[in-house]
Amino acid sequence: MEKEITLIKSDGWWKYGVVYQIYPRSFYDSNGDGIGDIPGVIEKLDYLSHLGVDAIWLSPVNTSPMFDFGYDISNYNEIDPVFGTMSDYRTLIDESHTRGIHVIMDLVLNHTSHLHPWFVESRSSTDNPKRDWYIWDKGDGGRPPNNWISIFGSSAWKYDSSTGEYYYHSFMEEQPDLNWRNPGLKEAMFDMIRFWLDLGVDGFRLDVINLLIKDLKLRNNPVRFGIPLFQKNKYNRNRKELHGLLREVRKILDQYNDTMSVGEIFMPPPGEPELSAGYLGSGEDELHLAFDFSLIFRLWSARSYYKCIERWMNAIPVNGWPCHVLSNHDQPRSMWRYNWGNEGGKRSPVAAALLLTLKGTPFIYYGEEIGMKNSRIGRKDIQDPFGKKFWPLFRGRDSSRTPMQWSPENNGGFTVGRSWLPVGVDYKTINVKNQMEDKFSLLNFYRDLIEIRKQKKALQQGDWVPVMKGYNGIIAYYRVFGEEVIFVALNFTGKIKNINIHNRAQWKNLLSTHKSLHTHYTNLKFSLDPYEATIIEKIGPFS
Ligand code: TEU
Ligand code: CA
Repeated sequence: MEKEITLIKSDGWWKYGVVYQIYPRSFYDSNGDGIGDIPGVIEKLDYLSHLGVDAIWLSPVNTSPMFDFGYDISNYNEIDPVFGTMSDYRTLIDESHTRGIHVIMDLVLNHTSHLHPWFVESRSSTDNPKRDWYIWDKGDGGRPPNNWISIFGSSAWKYDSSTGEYYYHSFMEEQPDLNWRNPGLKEAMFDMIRFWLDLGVDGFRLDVINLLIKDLKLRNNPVRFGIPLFQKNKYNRNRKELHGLLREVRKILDQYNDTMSVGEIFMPPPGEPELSAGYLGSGEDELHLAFDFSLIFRLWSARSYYKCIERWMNAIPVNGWPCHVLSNHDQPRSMWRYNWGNEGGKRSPVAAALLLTLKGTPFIYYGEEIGMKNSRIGRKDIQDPFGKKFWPLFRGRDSSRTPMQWSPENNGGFTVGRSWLPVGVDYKTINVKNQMEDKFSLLNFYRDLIEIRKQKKALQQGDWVPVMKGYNGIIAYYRVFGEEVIFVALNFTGKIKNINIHNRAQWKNLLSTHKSLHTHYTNLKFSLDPYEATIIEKIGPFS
């Protein structure tokens, strides 16, 4: 008999809760084959619940030949054996739910694997019923149909000799793009979405969602200086028809209680917050959340961060909700980006405090909470197709996907076998076990931040009222919910700084990297140590 799902009902969990991204290959290996798996995630749920997260997002675990490590799916309705079974996935949902943790599934809707039976059929003949499920074209007298380029910088059209036509692939050849204008394909995808919702998943992270629809006429993208590489993705991304499609997806989600979607809006640095926010529609009819990667693309600077955040907040529609992220499986880890030079990790708590006290849903990337760095992967160990293709110019994304460092034991406690990617060289010092035992560790700071977010409505739901806008290395703001007022001060520099804001009341430290919890104030006038993050709550009127 099916086990009853016992998720604690929590309206708006996706707004007020904290999401934790797991790259399943690298989280925890339960069977010693060197690859992380679903039973491994289940084993670590107690850790996640101790950390206090409200949801986990797993990068794809569907059946895949793994040309792009799961972002090339060959069966949407099954789990890849390397990760486990459907029954493991059900257990994961159940076990997460009993701990009040929601499960967000990664959905790759833009493309499938070239080995997906749909594509195998589609490429078999020009009159196959599935032909139109993908994007095929005769081309232009022996040349590709247009100038669109793939993520690898060369034509995104692959000539297929069996039928003498080209198919379109935004990413690898092994990832043909689907044709979302075909009603049959759309229905099949919608059925698949319902399949997972019926199974109990709470939401979806939608991979490269802004690429889904392409220009019907396949017009050439405008190019600069006559160089195809310098093209504006006018006709193959961000097409306006996408909004209608997202409204349809939203309607499906709305038929289920308390579900959500977060879209990856794929665009090159420096990012474009207004465009990302555009996919929230009115705030209630398209995506629930959209990623904006502007912060990830910025160098460490209070002013530059502030400007980024302000622009993002202003872009969010009135009924919409922001989300924030410092790292993911495609980008260099925040710990590595921030702590260039000899800052030795001191900036990470400041970044953590920012992430977890801004208005908006925070997304934590596995390992971020212990300050895992990017590790340098040697040529022979590279797994990522991007790294294989562009080495040594670009070494790919493996260095942000190394195994979670659980303990000082072999392989950082990730596997008893041979790890699929080398474990970070610093695992003996940087690991969960050591940091659990250290009161002042980054891990415990993340825990405390998550804990105060749970306690204070102002931090979860309150208005964001900026006070110091990054000039002189400081970002400071209030979070306000009714009577509840919280003040956050972040020193982005290695120097002592003064806060001098006139606000007479009784204030008390709520959490700080430097100050004692017993510190009280009658005004917001105090100094901040280098890289200090201090969170203060109002406990009464001035007396
Ligand atoms: O990401 C889009 C993507 O390809 C970029 O983030 C890219 O990885 C980066 O610019 C390279 O530096 C999504 C997935 O997150 C990614 O892992 C997949 O490879 C990709 O789509 C294809 O599904
Ligand atoms: Ca395994």
